[in-house]
Amino acid sequence: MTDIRRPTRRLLHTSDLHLESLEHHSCRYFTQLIIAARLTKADLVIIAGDLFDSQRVKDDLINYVVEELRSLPAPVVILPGNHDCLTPASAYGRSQIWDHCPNIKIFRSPEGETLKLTDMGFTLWGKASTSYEKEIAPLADIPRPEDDGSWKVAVAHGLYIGNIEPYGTGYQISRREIVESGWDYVALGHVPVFDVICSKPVVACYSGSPGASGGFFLIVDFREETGITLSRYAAQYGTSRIS
Ligand SMILES: [Mn+2]
Repeated sequence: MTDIRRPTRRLLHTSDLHLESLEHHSCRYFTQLIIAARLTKADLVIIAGDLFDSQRVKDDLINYVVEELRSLPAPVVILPGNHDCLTPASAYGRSQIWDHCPNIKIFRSPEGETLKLTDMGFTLWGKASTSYEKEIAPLADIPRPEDDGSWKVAVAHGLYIGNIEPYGTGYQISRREIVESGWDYVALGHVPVFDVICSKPVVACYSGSPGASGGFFLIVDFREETGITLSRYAAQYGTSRIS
């Protein structure tokens, strides 16, 4: 065990916004999310897949999303999911606008990659979906995290299949993969309903989609004294804590 005391940090975890266009109601939840990220003073925002509904989204939507995320005072980390997989034609692949946003990081490797936000005290890992044809195994081959005094957060977009073993790639995530990962928190996306999949020794949650749940998103507080605590917030009620 390390004797380094990790900094107290607040993560806003969301997923599955499925943005279609500026006019679509999904975009309203995105705008609320940006307000909520400010009001809750989140140190980090994670979007765990399917921010966009497809690779056919128009440039005006991409530009709006980037400008809003860029305006936040916190780093934003995005995992491409199965709907917005990182193809050359996708929002992440065809627009260079992301490259001009120092606070936005996108997981781009289909093998998985580690991002160290050293200043924030976070180490992140995620595996990008990069093809509509090839389904990935989101948590397969996740490396054991280094004991470097940071909070370890894995991001995965896929379907939790419980105690059975993955029987193909198929975006499947098993309990064993989560428990044996050694990471502190697994930020899940794909299933649009809030669910605590595992609480020990690794906390793993689906944040739920703001669109599917009426505007809810998840705040995850990391504190050495109390461990990881979860709060659900409803953006449309003035960002009030509801559980
Ligand atoms: Mn999905």
